[in-house]
Amino acid sequence: MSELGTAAPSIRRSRDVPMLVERARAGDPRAVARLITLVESGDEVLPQVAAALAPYAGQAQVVGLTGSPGVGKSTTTNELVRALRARGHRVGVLAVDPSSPFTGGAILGDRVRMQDHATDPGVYIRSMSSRGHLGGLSAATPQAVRVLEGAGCDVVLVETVGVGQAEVEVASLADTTLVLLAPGMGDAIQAVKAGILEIADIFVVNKADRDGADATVRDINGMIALGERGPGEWRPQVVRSIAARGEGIDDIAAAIDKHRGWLVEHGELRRRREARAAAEIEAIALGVLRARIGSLRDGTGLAALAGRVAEGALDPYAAAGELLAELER
Ligand SMILES: Nc1nc2c(ncn2[C@@H]2O[C@H](COP(=O)(O)OP(=O)(O)OP(=O)(O)O)[C@@H](O)[C@H]2O)c(=O)[nH]1
Ligand SMILES: [Mg+2]
Repeated sequence: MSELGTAAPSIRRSRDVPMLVERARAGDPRAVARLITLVESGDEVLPQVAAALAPYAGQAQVVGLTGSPGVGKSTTTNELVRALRARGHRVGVLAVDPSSPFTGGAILGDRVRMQDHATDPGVYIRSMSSRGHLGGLSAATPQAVRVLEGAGCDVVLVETVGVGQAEVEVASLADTTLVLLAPGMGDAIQAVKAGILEIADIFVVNKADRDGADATVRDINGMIALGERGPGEWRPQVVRSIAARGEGIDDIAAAIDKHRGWLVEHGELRRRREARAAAEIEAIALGVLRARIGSLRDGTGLAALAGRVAEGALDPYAAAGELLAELER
């Protein structure tokens, strides 16, 4: 029967949002993939997708994994998926690449390392980049999470490379953020520099088979001890793992569970999700605004103002005021 064969290409190119959402709800991976593509590319049907998925918001625990290139994020993610599947969860994985906005999000290494789950219908794995999306990754990622929630995932793992501000943004979209470090990479100090200490709920010292793991654990514990915390505030956990051998994964899963319990108990889950929604709304609104300003660029608006500012006839604040006034008209 060729029915499947003929249905597939139509889904791959479809913009029929109600149909795609219905199929994604029923667990069709092609519909899930198509919806994420629409989200990622900032397609014009995006508002429709968001509206259709709104009722399923907040159904998954979102766990972010970040850390330097090569620290073992994908290997750990792969093992975590295995552990979560064994507990009966449906799992979504987003491998987000903030450093290459134009590649189309094919992270070959991630694909290879997560290959174990390629044929498991209870797992969706997807690489994405910020190409085209108006609000960048900080807007696209939560929407992709919504697609996975709509598809019935109760845990979504988001992997981002820790190379700059972007991963801090993406990590801050998670309910629980894991920061991965490896011995001997000077990572503990780097982590403080990059402001990662503030976003880490759980530190994972991976590659614990290597020399220096004890020192890294000690460094992190030292940093945590220095941090100020009020009573009842979460104290970041430190876990060791050898992801390449599947060791320590249960400890990571237990730490995630513990953090989840704390989030719920302290009303922090709600607070984080509202913060996430606020960031999302802001990113979308700014994206729309930027597009509108861009559309003025070719016409008289921005160019005329720029000319006056450049020759000293107008100051840039007054010009920005005029630009905003023009946008409102
Ligand atoms: N020795 C050792 N090697 C590991 C361990 N975990 C992962 N690796 C290896 O480290 C390399 C990088 O692992 P990945 O999981 O791709 O790391 P990543 O952080 O996802 O890398 P990027 O996505 O490129 O930033 C691979 O060769 C892994 O096999 C570990 O616990 N010990
Ligand atoms: Mg990776």
